[in-house]
Amino acid sequence: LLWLLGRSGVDMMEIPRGLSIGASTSAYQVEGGWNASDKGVSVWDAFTHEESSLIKDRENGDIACDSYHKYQEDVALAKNMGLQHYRFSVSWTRILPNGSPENVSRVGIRYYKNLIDELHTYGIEPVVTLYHWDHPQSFEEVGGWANDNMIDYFVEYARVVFRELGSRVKIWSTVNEPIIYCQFFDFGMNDDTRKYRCAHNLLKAHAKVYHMYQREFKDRQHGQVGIVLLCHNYYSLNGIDAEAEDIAFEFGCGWLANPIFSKDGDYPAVMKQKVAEESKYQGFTKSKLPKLSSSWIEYIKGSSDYFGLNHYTSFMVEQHPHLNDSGILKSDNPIWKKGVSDWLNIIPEGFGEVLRIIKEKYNNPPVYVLENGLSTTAGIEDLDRIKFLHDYMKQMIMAITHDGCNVQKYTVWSLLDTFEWKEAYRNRFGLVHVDFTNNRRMRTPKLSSKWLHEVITQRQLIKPDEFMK
Ligand code: PSG
Repeated sequence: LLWLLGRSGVDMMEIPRGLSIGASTSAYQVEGGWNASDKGVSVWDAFTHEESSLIKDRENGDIACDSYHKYQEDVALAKNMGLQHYRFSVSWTRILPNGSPENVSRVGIRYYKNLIDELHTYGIEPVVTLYHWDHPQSFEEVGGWANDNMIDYFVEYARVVFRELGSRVKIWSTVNEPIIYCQFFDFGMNDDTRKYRCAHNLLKAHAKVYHMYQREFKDRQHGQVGIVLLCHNYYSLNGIDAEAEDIAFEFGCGWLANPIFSKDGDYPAVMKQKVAEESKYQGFTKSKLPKLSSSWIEYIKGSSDYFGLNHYTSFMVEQHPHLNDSGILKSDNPIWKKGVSDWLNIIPEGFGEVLRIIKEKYNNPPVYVLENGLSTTAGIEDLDRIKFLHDYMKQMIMAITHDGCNVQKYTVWSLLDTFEWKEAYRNRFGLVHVDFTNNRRMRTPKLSSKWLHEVITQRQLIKPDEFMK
């Protein structure tokens, strides 16, 4: 009887039928094998080698988790956790060592075929990102994403990947978090004009790849193609400035979501207006935000089969004219708990808010949550991660069941502790611990991976204290 009560008890929360649960990584952050076989040099290879002082502990991803050699172990870990899908990215320079589509690396292709086949053996669905920030260094030397030619280089690369791997993959993402790349990692000069150009070109590149897939591959491969955007939630500092919250959202998530997912297309109206005003104020003769022509607007609109969402955090916002183009000042509430990443405020309710905003603004698209997770320091007994995942998943499930948000996938960042960009190996998001102190890169599942396994197999959102009993 107690068992029955437990199963049907009001405070047990069921995982909605049809919600697939998985975990994520990206190529540069886990693969290593940076010069294995004929692999070319990516911007991250070059950056970590040449500007090592800008990376914590002067680290790099030369070996990372060594997933290039240990992918079978990774898949076994995913399988033992009961994961339904695994999100990873393809390394551009492993496929096209010098960027040219004439020179396809058979070894690179083989690696991804093996990885995907291994996943299929265990019934784990591959969710594959084409570009998670590691483009060829040779393209960076001619301007990177500020150079319009990048658009066609990306289309050529994507075509090769679809041709070679497309019979094995049904869910593609073009670009991971274009704005974060342009804002923090674009290696050129860090001025606003360049940032807007970078995002402009990534948006066009995404749309071109989307249409190329429809034209050349969809009939035979029947896959989906989408983009992955980072969307934060915002709370106004004074509690009443809803405008500040909306401006912050439009300058973050909306910047690329509006052109793709809203029925009007184009950049968000408030963003066009604010950047134009601010450009004038700063003495520019025209807006720093490039214009999307009406043909580009039509071409980009609807160019994503799902809304790929990465969500981690919320911020406080207030309006400060001329502080920057948005006039938004972001801050933290001192009472908020954080992960070890300084931007990661732990606000589970914010996740529900973002899902509802996406439903309202973009006409309830299918949402694939492709990243959500907590950074901690090293350690296997990660109760804080269990609590984070539980609390965030609970808000998501409420958004699905109470508010009708169309969330179809939930993906934890990350399967493994990874190379966390400029934070290197200190900030650890993994469900599985990786020992980076020697070349064996030994993997040890954390407590959170056992919890997630229980959640997936029982299809119940198990409370942390229930799990610990
Ligand atoms: C995510 C969120 C913020 C900054 C960077 C990221 N933020 O809220 O300020 S990067 C993102 C990325 C993945 C990272 C992961 C954790 O896609 O590669 O490892 O999140 O930082």
